[in-house]
Amino acid sequence: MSKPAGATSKPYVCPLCEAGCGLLVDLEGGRPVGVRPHEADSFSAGYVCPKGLEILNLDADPDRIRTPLKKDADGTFSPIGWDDALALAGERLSAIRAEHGADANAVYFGTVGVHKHGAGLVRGALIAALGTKNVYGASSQDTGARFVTCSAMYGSAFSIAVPDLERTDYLMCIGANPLASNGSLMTAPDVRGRLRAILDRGGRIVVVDPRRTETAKMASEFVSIVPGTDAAFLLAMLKVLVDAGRVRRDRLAAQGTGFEAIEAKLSAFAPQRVAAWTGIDAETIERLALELADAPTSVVYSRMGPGNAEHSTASCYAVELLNAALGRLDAPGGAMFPTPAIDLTRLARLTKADGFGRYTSRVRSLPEVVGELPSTTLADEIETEGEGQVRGLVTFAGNPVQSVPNGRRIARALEKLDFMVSVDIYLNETTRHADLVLPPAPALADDHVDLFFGNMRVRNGVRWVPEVIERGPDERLDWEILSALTKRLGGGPTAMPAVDKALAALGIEVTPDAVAQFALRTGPYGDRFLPFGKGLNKKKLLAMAGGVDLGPLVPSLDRRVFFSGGVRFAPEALLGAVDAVAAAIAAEPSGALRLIGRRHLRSNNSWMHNLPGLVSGRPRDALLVHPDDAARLGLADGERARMRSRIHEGEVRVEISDEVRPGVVSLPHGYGHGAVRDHQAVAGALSGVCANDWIDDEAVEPISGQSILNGVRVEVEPIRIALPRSTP
Ligand SMILES: Nc1nc2c(c(=O)[nH]1)N[C@H]1C(S)=C(S)[C@@H](COP(=O)(O)OP(=O)(O)OC[C@H]3O[C@@H](n4cnc5c(=O)[nH]c(N)nc54)[C@H](O)[C@@H]3O)O[C@H]1N2
Ligand SMILES: Nc1nc2c(c(=O)[nH]1)N[C@H]1C(S)=C(S)[C@@H](COP(=O)(O)OP(=O)(O)OC[C@H]3O[C@@H](n4cnc5c(=O)[nH]c(N)nc54)[C@H](O)[C@@H]3O)O[C@H]1N2
Ligand code: SF4
Ligand SMILES: [Mo]
Repeated sequence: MSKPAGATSKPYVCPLCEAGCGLLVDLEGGRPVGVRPHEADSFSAGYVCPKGLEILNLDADPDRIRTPLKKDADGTFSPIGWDDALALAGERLSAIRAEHGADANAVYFGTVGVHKHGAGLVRGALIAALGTKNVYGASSQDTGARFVTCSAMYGSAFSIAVPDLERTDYLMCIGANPLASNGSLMTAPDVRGRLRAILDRGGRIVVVDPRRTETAKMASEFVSIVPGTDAAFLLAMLKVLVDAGRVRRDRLAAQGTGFEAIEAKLSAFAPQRVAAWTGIDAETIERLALELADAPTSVVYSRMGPGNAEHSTASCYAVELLNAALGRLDAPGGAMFPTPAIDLTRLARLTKADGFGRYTSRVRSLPEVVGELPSTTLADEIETEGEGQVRGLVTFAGNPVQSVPNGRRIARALEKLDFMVSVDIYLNETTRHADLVLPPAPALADDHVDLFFGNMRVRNGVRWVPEVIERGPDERLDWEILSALTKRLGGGPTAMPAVDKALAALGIEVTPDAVAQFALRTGPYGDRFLPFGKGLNKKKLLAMAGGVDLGPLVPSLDRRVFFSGGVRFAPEALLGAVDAVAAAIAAEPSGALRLIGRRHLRSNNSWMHNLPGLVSGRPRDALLVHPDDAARLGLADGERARMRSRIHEGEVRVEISDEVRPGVVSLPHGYGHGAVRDHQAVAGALSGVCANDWIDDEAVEPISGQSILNGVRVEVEPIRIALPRSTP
């Protein structure tokens, strides 16, 4: 793809997923006319996926909201000016706070918030201004169990080790499908190329998943597992290593304390004992454990599958333990901590953003994790009367009606609110319930710096690219909208009033840009404000169009462990999670079908479904059913069936596929946009259902409050069309 004649081009970084691929945007007369992969990007080197190439269409989508909208008495929306809109939001939320207390307002932050560094940096100030503990978001359906694990073992939820893909000889990928997701908690543009390189240099990739995924198909070996049983499988491998004398005790002793306490619990996880439960035979478990130990380097990586099934905390814990016992924690080719140029871990530790279990939700007493309560209880908090009942809501870049279990109930609860304001680019299943919707400027009007995902890169480096287009006079960036709202609520620029006061006295204006610059300059590669310093600053980075590569990951456990005695290999909370797994193995198995999710390369959770270039082709919302189950239940390919869970009964379209294991069915989340037909023409016309209609909001993992999205028990039966009775 080359630049059209007469065009100039500007580098950009795709904000649509964690990979953050470099793009080149071609402009004519300042107007974007095309987008191409950026070959000179220091990290993605010319890789992009189909979503990134749609970024201009996303900004140009005629259904995208361009001015603030206010809901009228008849339920329709009409434009309102920014000043009036912000004044209204400030007044209504303040009134709710004055009358009912701070907890009567809630916020929900969706995933996109971490892809927009400005918004991510001002989020804490908005929460502080509201003063509420009712903070909800995507992490309780995504990373909560991992946050709890890292917090308990390393002392920070954000001490997240990533697989050193560039040097590993053996990757065990458990419940992640990076070929569709492009990698998560593992920032690795062109994941397919990086996995191919492992195989090309003679390494092995083993995928452990209930479905033979795209990633499984390119792997050396696919191991099919029963959903929700990963912790038992992992702990059984750990037992094999202990019994075979293959645990690297020297490294464990150097890195931390407590391994004996977990060792004492391993008798419950003999491979023979977990084989039937996990669906993996004892010989395979033993072989895989020894392969991990025998390989010159190896790493276990897991993601959404185990992280959002039953026993998610125990699974996340067992992954960390296994890597450590293999001697592969903080070792090249193993699980390593990146050295981000902008290191927010220390800043996060000063604020409420780090930690877990410090308070609980009002109605169901569910635990907080990194300052968020489980989103599965948002509807309870809105519906249940009493002091602290949620009456006002701010949503930012999220769609809980589609992304949270029992979204239908959330939709009904949203109608009960006194006031709701949403910051989003679309009227979707959630924002359509708002009284006020505030749209940000196009993505290309925002600059990009590798901030949150610098902490998860499989190779160190950093990029800072300026905005590609100028925003219009009446357009605002996401962070500006949040900051303006914060101000109307009486808050300052940071989450810490004392800091705000001190900085104001010094005449320093706190913006996300200033915070990022400060963190960059004082960070591991920064110029430390020395005028001729060799280190990095924003100006230098802007001059390097594709950013800078800072080399392979380096051992850095010391910087990432915040306990004086080193890593805690057996924290109390996590040992309890292991006991729960042992008890579950002993219990009678259930014969019910188990529902799991799946992702598609051309989709992004509940959105990007309004772009014709991404949704054409076969519908993606079929329920995958194994041929044995289909035969047993009388289900036929392409026909409709009725699926029932504890909370919902509804129609699905069956696709028979031996990709899923017997006993498992798969349905994606985020589809089914009939309710927004009037607001999103393309998405609204798609067929579809959303897995979260069936997923139980009562079921959570108790330690992290994590939603249980995978392995949900369902029943499926054919829809028998009653034939009209013949009249005599
Ligand atoms: N059953 C099931 N449920 C799941 C999952 C699953 O695997 N299975 N996955 C879970 C996971 S991992 C996650 S992270 C959550 C996601 O949950 P959410 O974050 O609630 O949902 P998204 O669909 O990502 O919503 C993104 C929203 O951001 C808006 N948006 C896009 N760009 C911008 C922008 O530039 N600015 C603003 N302000 N808004 C923008 C979109 O219009 C959309 O409304 O879903 C979870 N739900
Ligand atoms: N194209 C695209 N990319 C995305 C997204 C998207 O929606 N579309 N979403 C983004 C977000 S928000 C996130 S968090 C990441 C997620 O990134 P990933 O975790 O890589 O994505 P998933 O496809 O959800 O992979 C989870 C895998 O776990 C398997 N699984 C389900 N239950 C279990 C279980 O109990 N045990 C095991 N071992 N496996 C199980 C599923 O079959 C699936 O293959 O992707 C991000 N990237
Ligand atoms: S993988 Fe696709 S969506 Fe993700 S950053 Fe790259 S181009 Fe964007
Ligand atoms: Mo996510």
